[in-house]
Amino acid sequence: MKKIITTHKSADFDAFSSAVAASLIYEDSELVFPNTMNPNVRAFYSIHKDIFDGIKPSEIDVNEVEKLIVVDTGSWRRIEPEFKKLSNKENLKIHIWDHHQPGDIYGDFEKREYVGATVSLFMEEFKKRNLKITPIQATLFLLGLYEDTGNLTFSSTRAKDAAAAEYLLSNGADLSVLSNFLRTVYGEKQKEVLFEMLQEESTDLIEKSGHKIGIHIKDIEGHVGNLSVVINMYREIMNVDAAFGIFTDRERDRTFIIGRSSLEDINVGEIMRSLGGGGHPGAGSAMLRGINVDEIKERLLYFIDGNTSSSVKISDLMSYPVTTVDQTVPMKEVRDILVEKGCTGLPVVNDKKLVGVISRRDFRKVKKSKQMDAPVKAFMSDKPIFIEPDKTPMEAAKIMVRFDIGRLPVVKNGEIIGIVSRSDTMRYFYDLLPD
Ligand SMILES: [Mn+2]
Repeated sequence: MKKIITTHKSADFDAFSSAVAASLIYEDSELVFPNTMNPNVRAFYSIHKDIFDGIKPSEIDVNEVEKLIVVDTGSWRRIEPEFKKLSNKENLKIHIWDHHQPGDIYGDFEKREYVGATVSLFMEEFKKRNLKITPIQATLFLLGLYEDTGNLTFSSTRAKDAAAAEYLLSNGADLSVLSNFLRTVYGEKQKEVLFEMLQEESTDLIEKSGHKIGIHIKDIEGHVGNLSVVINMYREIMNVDAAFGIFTDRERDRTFIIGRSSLEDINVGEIMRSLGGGGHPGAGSAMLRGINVDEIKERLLYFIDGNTSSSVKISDLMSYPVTTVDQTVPMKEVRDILVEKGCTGLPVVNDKKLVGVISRRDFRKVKKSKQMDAPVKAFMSDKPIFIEPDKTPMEAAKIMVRFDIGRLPVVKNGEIIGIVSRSDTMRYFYDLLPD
């Protein structure tokens, strides 16, 4: 019996995370992601594809579907047109998990409650069943919860949502990952700080290898949240590639440094680690005792300068040796190697030179069993995408997003010397790289 899980088009984090959550409850079901996802969800998915893998609607034979589990919507027009056929299929079992008003999909089972996020309904169920989840799963579910409830601040938020947040945080959800994917709140207080920063004109603009970097020193009073949002807006308005704010709180005798960068060679996370803080390549912060801003600025400049050479390269992250297959190896042998190695794809070589890539998906092209004797050359994709060892993890991640692939061969002078996977780059972004 074919069972599928899906959610609404232009999936947001609540939709996406609810679908993933459903797959942990309906274990024998296939997870079918909609063709369209919001940009921040797509960015998250492409980095975490190895963990949260699903298939596309076009890969499903709708006629075979006997059970449909639909989450975060209850309307046929909200899900992909490929499923439209199911709307008049007899004996189709339907389960709905949703927090919206009922639509025109009628479920045999409906879990509908007007909570802040659909994913909260799943978390309640997980708790009941004592289901074990990993920190990465918890992080994704919390993304769904926070996005749909505005970090539990929207008036739609219910106690159940807060209970779900408690459950997810105690299961290791990583808040530092969240800020990379959520559009954060920009309120009055932030607007005020930004306005003053633009008025003061005390920005120090510096040039570094053709890039513009802005550094701004400012006094703040009391607690101002979300200064990283302010810095990001500031970076955009000032039209600089990287921006740093040095905020001094004279009353408490301390200084916050917050940075945002769109440049690969200005790794904010590393700079902030050098200052005793932390973060990720694009954003980070540090808190220092004392308010000697001139000295702090000098240290910051020193790390901005010295950081380039120490940044992590693909060659630090890649795995090797790489299992490859020669282009003449028959498909059935390739299948055996894939099963034995437990991997989803393999680079194909001709005398050590990379000529293609074969993945599990390519086996869908095999229609007759005789074709399994054909050489892999016939079924591989012959325009292999690869990366050079001196490139950065950010560049690898960008290529993976752009071409929707999970493993990148690392090639030096035409020869394959390693492979870097989504999980490798992900680990880097998660700060798990050993120092
Ligand atoms: Mn929702």
